Amino acid sequence: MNTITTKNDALEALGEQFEKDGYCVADDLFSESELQEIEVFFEEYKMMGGEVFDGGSGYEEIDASQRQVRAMHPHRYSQRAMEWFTNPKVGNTLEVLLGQPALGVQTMYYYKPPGARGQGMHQDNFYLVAMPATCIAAWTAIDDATIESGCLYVVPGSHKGDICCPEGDKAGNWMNYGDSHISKFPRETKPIPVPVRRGQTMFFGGNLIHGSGPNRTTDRARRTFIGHYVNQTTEKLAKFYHPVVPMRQEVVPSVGVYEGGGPCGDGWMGAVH
Ligand SMILES: O=C(O)CCC(=O)C(=O)O
Repeated sequence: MNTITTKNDALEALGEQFEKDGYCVADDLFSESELQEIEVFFEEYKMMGGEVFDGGSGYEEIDASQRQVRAMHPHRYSQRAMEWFTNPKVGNTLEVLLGQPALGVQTMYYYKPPGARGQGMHQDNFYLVAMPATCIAAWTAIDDATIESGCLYVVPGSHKGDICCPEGDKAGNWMNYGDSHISKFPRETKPIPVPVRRGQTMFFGGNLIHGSGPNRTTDRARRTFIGHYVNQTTEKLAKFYHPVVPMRQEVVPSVGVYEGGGPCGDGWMGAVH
């Protein structure tokens, strides 16, 4: 069998599913030794000061039943994390899904220990406000992510809809962890779980409604390395996601800071998500 044809067929199938459902799952973009390195790196990372974790407190102080336990933007602190962020296999897949080279804008590492809460249903581009197109996530499982340990849930096809802006009372409190900016779920919304195994990378678009379940296990973490990206013609992006990182060296990005006027109005500037 011709390997190149097989690889192209696999990429094409990913592209088709991404187009239809708003997400797809790729195999083995990271080698087993890279996965092991990521795992060890982020265990040691727990010793870092609060500024590298979401919420600004040290790893041990984070109450996993109340807040997401996650490192924010590790690529800004570590060259090795930058290399995982700009992994060429991830970059190639992104190019197929986006139809053009990608720019990296955010990294995160979710620790999701046993007992950790889930993540409310949301759309990433509510927070990133990438314009005129949307953003895309590459979410790599470091542990098997099962229904029990808190895998992602997605609403297939919801990527074709608009960003759901908060309404009424919701606007003031959407930012609570585990909450959702979506006031009224579209009637047809039916989230489905997407269990994945260690080493698989799930790609999902910035308008896709998604979230994750709690980790109901007593002994298994559900760790994930996540990169968020935009396409190279992006003109505006919320401030928190600058500076952007080209996935191809020859690309010179010209992405400005988003300053209002997007789908959720002038008062909304985007946020950490
Ligand atoms: O990994 C999770 O539990 C949630 C991740 C997520 O929602 C995201 O990266 O946008």
